[in-house]
Amino acid sequence: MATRQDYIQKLRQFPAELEARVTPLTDEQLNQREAEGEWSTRQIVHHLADSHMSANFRFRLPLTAAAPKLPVYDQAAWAELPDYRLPLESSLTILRGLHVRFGALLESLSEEQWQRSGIHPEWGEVTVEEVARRYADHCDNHMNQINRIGVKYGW
Ligand code: NI
Repeated sequence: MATRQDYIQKLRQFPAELEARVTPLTDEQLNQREAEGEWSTRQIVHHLADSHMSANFRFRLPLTAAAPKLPVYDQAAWAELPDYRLPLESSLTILRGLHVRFGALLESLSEEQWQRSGIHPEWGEVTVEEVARRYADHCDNHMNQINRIGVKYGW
């Protein structure tokens, strides 16, 4: 059973792990995908930056407002926006800074703050702790997805 400290550690380490995994890849490799209709590694990295910017709201709104509605967006549609074809550096930079902020914020929380909650249209009422768990898992899930693409294409 993962603990709050596990989530914090995962979130702190992830940008460097991701960067180490994707930086050696060529442009062609970054555009490879597991299957037709799945995201490429390039889209996954840009998705991670956008997703974790929304995580920022999902951490901070519950800490600063009573039962706030948490923002949602159409991630599949976002992944087709033209800036998802950019080199990775812009999104790696976002993740690097954002996750330092997550680590500092979560490390500082009191018991009461971990249990504050917001309302997500699909997840229902979620605590700050649950948001941390979800985004620690999100890091793992997309790293596994990138690794599966690597296995398929031999990198
Ligand atoms: Ni995702």
